Amino acid sequence: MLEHSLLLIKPNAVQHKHIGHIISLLERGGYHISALKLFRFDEKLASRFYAEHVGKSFFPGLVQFMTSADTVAIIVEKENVIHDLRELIGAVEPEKRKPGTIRFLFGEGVTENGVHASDSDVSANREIGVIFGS
Ligand code: FUP
Repeated sequence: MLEHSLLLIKPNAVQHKHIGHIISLLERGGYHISALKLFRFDEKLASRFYAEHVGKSFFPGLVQFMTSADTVAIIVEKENVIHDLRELIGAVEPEKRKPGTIRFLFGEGVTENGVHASDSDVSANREIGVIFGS
């Protein structure tokens, strides 16, 4: 089934100039890019995007990181994109990241993990609305 997902290239990967490399991995992997935006999170937008984590111990550090520099948001389309893109980005826990995954290549910690990808169709629709909606 043709699906869409949201990929974020996070501030640490943008600052270290990995945007092009990550987009190349998408293109070579057969992902179709249907929208792309460079912007900077503010606290309000980060709180909307990560609404499920508001109040958790790591939330202030997560917001500080996400607002620290620009982010690139990409809407990607492909068959089974939700599952395949989560495989391509790799695990949030550094010790579980498989070699070749984007977080293995460009993650620098749990929080500074390089990229985000939607974990379900419902999340994708919500996240795309938060980032690309008016
Ligand atoms: P993921 O869906 O893979 O981005 O991971 P989670 O929903 O579990 O976490 C969302 C974000 O919170 C991640 F990008 C990293 C951050 N996080 C922390 O900074 N510390 C933690 O202990 C757990 C998650």
